[in-house]
Amino acid sequence: MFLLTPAVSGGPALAQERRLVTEIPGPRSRELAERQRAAVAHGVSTTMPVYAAAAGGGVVVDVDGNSLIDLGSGIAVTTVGNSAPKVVEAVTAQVASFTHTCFMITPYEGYVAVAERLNALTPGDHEKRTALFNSGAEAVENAVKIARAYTKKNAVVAFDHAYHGRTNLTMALTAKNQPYKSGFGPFAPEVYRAPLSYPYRDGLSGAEAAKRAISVIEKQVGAENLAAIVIEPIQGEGGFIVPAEGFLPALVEWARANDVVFIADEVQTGIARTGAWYASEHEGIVPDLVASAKGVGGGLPLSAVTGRAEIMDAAHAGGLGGTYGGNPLATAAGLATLETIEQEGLLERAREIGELLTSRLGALQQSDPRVGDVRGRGAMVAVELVDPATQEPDAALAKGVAAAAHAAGVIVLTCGTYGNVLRFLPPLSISDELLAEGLDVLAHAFEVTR
Ligand code: PLZ
Repeated sequence: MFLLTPAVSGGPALAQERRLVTEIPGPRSRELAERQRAAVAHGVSTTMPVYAAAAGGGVVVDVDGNSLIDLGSGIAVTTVGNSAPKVVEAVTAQVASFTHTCFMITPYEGYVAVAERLNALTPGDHEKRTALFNSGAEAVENAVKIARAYTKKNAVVAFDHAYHGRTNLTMALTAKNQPYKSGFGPFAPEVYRAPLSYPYRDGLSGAEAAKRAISVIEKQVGAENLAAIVIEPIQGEGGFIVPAEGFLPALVEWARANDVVFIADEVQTGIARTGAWYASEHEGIVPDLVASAKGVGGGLPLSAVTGRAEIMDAAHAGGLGGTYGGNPLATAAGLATLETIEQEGLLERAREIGELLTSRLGALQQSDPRVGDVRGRGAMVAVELVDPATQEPDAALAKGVAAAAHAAGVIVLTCGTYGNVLRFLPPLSISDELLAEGLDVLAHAFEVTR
């Protein structure tokens, strides 16, 4: 059954090159896609049906021997690279000593050590606590539980264009109907939506956008009913929307003055992605609770809620947990990931990658009016594609450019409420040369879709 996998090993030892030896997808991938259609629920769909055999540095090698440039990191997960050496070493040692005891039954040091590290790395020097989970959705959902326990209030405000997950509560928090919510209700109650700051489309200053949002919150919910505001400091799935300066600080200030817990969903933005440990730092905000996931586990499922000790400890003993939360393999990977970021200077590397991305994409915008906006921070950058005459979103163009890039061996992802955003989230282990080549391919993809 595993004969389709060629004998290549993962990690940065893989040749760092784009190499196409078959059409994309190749025959082995097509064969696997057939099996997928027969065996896997059709609700689980695939951006690029090329089956992975190995990955590392800045490439994903498929079962046909094609080597693809990775500009997506498995949706912002493999920030330190796939099979990063320290992660492999730590997980290998852990899997050989014990795989699971359940932290709620007989605990282990790795969990405590990850909590200590996240307490130190998240914004603010107040006393903190951390609880560990498996997925981003689980972290966000637990942050809401904790905020409700602390405030003894129920309502939660999320924003336009938000994405927070696919569980029932996080579907309710997520804005976009298709594909995330349609047909899956009824959704959790007491979730309200406020307008975001979306500078490219609303033209408002941060202060103006915050005033508008706060007015909606006060009129439609009321601080006396509101447990928490949940927001991504830069919206991820919603289109890499960076709010206007001052928007986030004004919301934090209002929340603090009104006994409302401010939850930063840093699932996509956190852990070095934007050139800081957390994107909240770019505007100097200190959230009450921070949700981490994706990048923190170096590819293993690990997530966390970290925040003010008095808020975190408001949940009664036994009120938080789960069989696998902070599993030994995931915490070993997490510690190795955080160490890799520190030792390899990856915050700095994310900023360098950000400069390469924004300068190349900025040049593309100069020469192609269909590129309406270039935005992002660090190694989290996107272009919003529009009809140059009307600024109307052009989802078909985003789809066409992505398909052309895929066919040429570059993994690039789309996003956005309107489906018209191409986003770039390369692993920080990618070389400058490979990144530049990926962007050359992208520029060519824009040419051929003219
Ligand atoms: N919060 C900000 O970006 C996950 C979702 C992909 P999980 N984003 C990728 C998809 O289509 O399912 C995400 C996020 C933000 C929460 C989540 C949820 O994280 O680990 O997927 O549960």
